[in-house]
Amino acid sequence: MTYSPHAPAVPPERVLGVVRHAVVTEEPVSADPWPSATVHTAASPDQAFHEIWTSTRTVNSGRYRNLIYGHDGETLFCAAEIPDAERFRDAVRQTYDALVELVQGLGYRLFRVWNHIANINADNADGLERYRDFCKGRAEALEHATRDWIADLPAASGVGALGGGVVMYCLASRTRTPVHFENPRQIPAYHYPRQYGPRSPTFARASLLPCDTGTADGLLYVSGTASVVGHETVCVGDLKGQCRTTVENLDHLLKHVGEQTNTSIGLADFRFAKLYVRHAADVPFVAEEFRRTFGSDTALQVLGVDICRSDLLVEVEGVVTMA
Ligand code: 3EB
Repeated sequence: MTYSPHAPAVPPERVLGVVRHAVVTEEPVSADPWPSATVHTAASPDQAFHEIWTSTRTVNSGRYRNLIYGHDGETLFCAAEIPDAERFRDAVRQTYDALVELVQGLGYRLFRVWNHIANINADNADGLERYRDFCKGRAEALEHATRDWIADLPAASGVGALGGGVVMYCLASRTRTPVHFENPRQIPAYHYPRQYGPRSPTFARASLLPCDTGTADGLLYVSGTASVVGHETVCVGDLKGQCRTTVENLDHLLKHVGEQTNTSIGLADFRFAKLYVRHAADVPFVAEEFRRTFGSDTALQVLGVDICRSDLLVEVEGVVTMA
């Protein structure tokens, strides 16, 4: 994967998928010339960038219901858009049902999902927060996905967008079996109490994709991580404190995964990270804070979007090399 200001410079058949973090969403998903999803996360053109997933093999791309996808026999990239609406639950359930059908039909297993929901903290037509409405539909689909569905939940992010409805994109693997992890400092999101909505968020804190040669060369996909301890938001209204708690959560998660896999991984092993920042004025502080946290070997992108809980100011996710 690379972050680039430019569109892919490789032949179209080498592109698994492209996520365009852009100013407007004219055509949110497209299969031509390569699978792409456009998310309205940039407030101005200088904030726009491409997230490019390429392959060394030949990619087959196509459409299935409202999904577009590309896969090379090893990895599948898939994306869907749900137009803005007064309620999301049914369309989200249908989209995730279709996703499960596609992924399983092609012989893959989901390991990483990104969800962007415009006006994520606003209420829908029934007075239910749009994020909670989304969580209902997602849970209703995923609870039928596999027999051991909770153990199979992928890493995920659930954040805002500056316009549109819902844009979802994800990765799945055919040749590797993902291993999912929780963070001992946090209650599993799928066990969050009812106060956070009628259906809990359904994701794991991280998913490991081992390599041919074993865990050591694998990649750890770290979910959106925020200032949540147990199930509660901590440091409400305190940006510095939320950054500190987020770093502590990431550190704790990596230590836990390291223990479970007999590897030693730390914050400097993040190869990629995205920082989601609710208030534009907080961007310089957060960017500097996490540049210091990760060091110079991490490709960083900052997105000025809302976070799924209205009291969260920052959320951080990324990819860690296990080697
Ligand atoms: C949290 O810890 C913060 O709904 O997919 C983080 C990552 C969060 C993913 C999701 C939500 C999601 O609960 C919120």
